[in-house]
Amino acid sequence: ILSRKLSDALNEQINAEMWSANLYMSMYAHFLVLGLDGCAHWMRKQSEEETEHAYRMIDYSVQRGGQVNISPVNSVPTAWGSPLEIFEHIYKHETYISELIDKLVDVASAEKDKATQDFLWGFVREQVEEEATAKNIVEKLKSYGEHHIAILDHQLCKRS
Ligand code: OFO
Repeated sequence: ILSRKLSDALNEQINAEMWSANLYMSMYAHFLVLGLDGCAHWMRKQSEEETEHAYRMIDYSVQRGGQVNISPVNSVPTAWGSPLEIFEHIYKHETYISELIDKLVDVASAEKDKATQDFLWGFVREQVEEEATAKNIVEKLKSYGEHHIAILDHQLCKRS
């Protein structure tokens, strides 16, 4: 059974995942308006993944007898800078999420909850990928030059 402390910490992370989903949804709308459909598509997939993370945590918490609380989600920015600034923002955001997940692992180890540590390692690994993907797009934008955003847009529309 999940300790109260761990169950609460998971609820906080569920909220963070929901916030991330909204963040990418806001970016999705922004890119749609710009007519950059590939970037918009990438954001939508990213947003759906974040929602999926929240569901995974809910399922896990329920399986372990935790108490799930879905709390209000703070608002996300609605005004954005250049595509490069947006992807730099994403990279920073994902490193922040990695820190949150790391702290959650610390709570699970302090609570001596091995199953939760095991569950969280999946997210630790996934964050390595999330950070690398965002970093890679930042580097691409820098080397293509922002005026070549169409090339990137074409690449990003392929995300499945
Ligand atoms: Fe962007 O990652 Fe969720 O956890």
